[in-house]
Amino acid sequence: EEEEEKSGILMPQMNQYMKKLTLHSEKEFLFWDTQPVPKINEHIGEDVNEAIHKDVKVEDIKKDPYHLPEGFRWVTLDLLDPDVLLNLYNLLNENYVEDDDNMFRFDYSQEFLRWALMPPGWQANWHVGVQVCKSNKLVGFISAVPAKIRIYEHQQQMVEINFLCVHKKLRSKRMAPVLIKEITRRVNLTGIFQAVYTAGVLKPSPVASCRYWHRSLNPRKLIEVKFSHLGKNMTMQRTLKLYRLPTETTTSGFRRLVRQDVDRCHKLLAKYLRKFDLAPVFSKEEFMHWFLPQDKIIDSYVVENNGKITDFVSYYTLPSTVMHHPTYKSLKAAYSFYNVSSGTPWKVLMKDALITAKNADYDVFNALDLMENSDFLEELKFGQGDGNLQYYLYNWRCPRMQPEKVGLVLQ
Ligand code: MYA
Repeated sequence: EEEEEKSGILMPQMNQYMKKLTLHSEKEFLFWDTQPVPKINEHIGEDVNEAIHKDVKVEDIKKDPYHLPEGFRWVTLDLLDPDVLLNLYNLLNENYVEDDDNMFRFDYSQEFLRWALMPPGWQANWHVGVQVCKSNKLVGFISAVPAKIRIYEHQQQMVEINFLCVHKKLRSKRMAPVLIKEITRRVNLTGIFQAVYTAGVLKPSPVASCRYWHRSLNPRKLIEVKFSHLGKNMTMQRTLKLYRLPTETTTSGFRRLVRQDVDRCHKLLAKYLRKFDLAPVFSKEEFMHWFLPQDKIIDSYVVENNGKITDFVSYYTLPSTVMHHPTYKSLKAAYSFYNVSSGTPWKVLMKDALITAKNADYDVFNALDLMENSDFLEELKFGQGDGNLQYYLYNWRCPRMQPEKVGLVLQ
């Protein structure tokens, strides 16, 4: 109990006190200061690349779930059940991440959630919900999926944490730390003690900090919904012309990825990812899961010439709800996933990707400034977004890296 108090775990009677405490010491992280993560501004030596605390024996891990306040209970979501999947979809659709101006909110589709949350090795036990006892209403969620991650020279079995969400009406009641501690416990019980996650917010302590860039495909609509605005000295006509794309791709041998390409393409990507300091190590099964095209989820292309695959591009589909617009309800966005250029120049390859996205009716194509993306972002008329995407490791200490050294993209 005492430990829970220190870590800022949900205790309704403490709320007022906690709020004051937070106001008085803005730079204190009531929860994160109790966790095995590097402190903000901690100096980390060049050669350091190690766990913060040693693995704990599975026998020594708490067997029972963390305490929830009266009226709430834990629920393990069975995402194979369409009704359960719909409940999760609705929670996220109404309460998940919004932009700073609260104009757009991620609208992960049900089929996308299945794809993101059920890769090879997934466990239902890591799809953790909080429910209101009386109504069975889902009001909180967090997830983990397994992933082998290379950090500098070291490979580590980890989980990727995603979709942390607390219902808007239950915010600022320290529910998030309970969700995080509970998923940590469930993951630790399987002998895994490291995690990777990304967030728009700054907490102790990012291993890297990336930036989103956006390439308009449907500038008229993007301006209309105020996702972007008419540039200085620009008319709508000139803007439409600026972002116009041909309808046909230009690279010979550019075509959609098919099952027969998997062996070669898996190898091509694995070799390419060795360039980076933080990258996944995909098994062949994982490669198939993450990259074989699936409508409204993931699309991938290769360049094959004379029987050799030299290049690879992929992007996932993540629409956003347009929150307060009379006519437009949704923005269709493509997110650059993993790309390899070894035969076709980046600019030519990614322009073909933009053309396929435009033809598939996406409004915008997003990409982070990680891997080699800076080689094409400006030339292909991407504009820099606001805010950062912070990359974090849990229970790992290593030097920070530049975005170009990051070779990991999460959903
Ligand atoms: S990132 C996406 C996060 N989701 C959203 O932004 C959706 C909209 N927002 C919400 O649903 C709520 O605002 C959430 C917070 C749930 C985010 N990452 O309950 P609280 C800390 C880490 O009173 P609420 C994603 O999914 C905050 O600093 N910590 O706050 C990856 C404070 O602690 P401290 C966060 O607003 C998630 C405490 O929580 C985040 O009602 C990775 C306040 O709790 C955040 N995004 O709820 C999670 N937001 O006092 C870590 C707030 O110290 C995983 N906080 O400042 C760690 C690894 C676990 C597994 C380990 C296995 C080995």
